[in-house]
Amino acid sequence: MMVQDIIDGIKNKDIKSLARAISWIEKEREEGIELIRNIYPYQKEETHIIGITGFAGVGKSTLSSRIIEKYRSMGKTVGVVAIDPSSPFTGGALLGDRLRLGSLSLGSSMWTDPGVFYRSVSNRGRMGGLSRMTGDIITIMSVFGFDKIIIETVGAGQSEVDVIKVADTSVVVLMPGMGDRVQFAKAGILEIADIFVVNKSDLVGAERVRQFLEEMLNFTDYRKGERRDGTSEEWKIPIVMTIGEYNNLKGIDELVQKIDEHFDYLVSTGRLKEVRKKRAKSEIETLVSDIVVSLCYKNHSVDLDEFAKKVSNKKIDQYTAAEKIIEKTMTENDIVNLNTSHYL
Ligand SMILES: Nc1nc2c(ncn2[C@@H]2O[C@H](COP(=O)(O)OP(=O)(O)O)[C@@H](O)[C@H]2O)c(=O)[nH]1
Ligand SMILES: [Mg+2]
Repeated sequence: MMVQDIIDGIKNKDIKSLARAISWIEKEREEGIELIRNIYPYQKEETHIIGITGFAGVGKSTLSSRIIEKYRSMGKTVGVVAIDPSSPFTGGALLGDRLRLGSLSLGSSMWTDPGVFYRSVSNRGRMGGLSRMTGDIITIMSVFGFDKIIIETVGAGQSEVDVIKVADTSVVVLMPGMGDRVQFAKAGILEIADIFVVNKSDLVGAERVRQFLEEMLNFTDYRKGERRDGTSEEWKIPIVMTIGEYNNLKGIDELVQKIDEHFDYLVSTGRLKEVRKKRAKSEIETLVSDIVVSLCYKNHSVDLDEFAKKVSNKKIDQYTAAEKIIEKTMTENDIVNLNTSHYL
């Protein structure tokens, strides 16, 4: 299948082409890079990228399922990328009146819904490639034309934070009884929140989590945004109390409303352009560093072990070693006609 056929398919909302393109990305095939090179101008400006993050077990997948159902009832289409460090894509399975789609659990009306597309990405031990892969899948989903793209990710580790950088709206999910405050602060996910959710608010201690967040927000509550007309507008980070389980639902409509309000805020203040530029910058930085690192080691022109030995034996310092490696690589490789796909 030619890359151009797949691109045409994606533009024409052909699900098979979408799936094929994403599998090229997942398998790190050369066609994937060629596809992205040709498809990127067709990304839709109005695609809303939503990140849902928080520790394992807080209810991210459950909430994603409820959010998807709400958006579908509003006639919006949704693409989902679940970053799952442990389990691979499990496919769809029926359970009772629900469809299990990877980690999602959707109501029966979603069984054959073409307006929802789910993909789970596993890092398989390779940390660097994960954010690139996620970014490329989002690019493809945006061209396909989903109104909303949800990224679900466990908020721990640098690669997870890199992944969430691509989101326009970051939702950080907490739950009662999650240990001390230091733990939250350390994880570094509090700073990225545009919206806080206290899920499992049916359990004791939910109110305490809300109070903790409120106290914290009293210090750092407001983010400044300049409107196009010069007046300034502030985004007040909301705290939404939710219950994600069917028998006891709470706060889902409010959460979806806040998510949409945040996007409206980004659009009306012109901040969406900044967010998208930040995404592009982080993507470029990742690529440059991935390519340079790979360029240095892939051709075996550089013996890293030899350099490591010299540095550990204090024959040369690490700065000199790095300089020598890069110098050697640049002189020995044909960097005028760099074939990027050999290095990714
Ligand atoms: N009591 C209670 N349990 C919930 C709620 N939301 C989700 N759960 C349960 O919490 C567990 C973990 O949920 P899951 O969505 O897989 O969490 P994730 O790891 O963050 O994606 C599951 O057993 C859910 O049924 C809630 O609002 N209240
Ligand atoms: Mg999950």
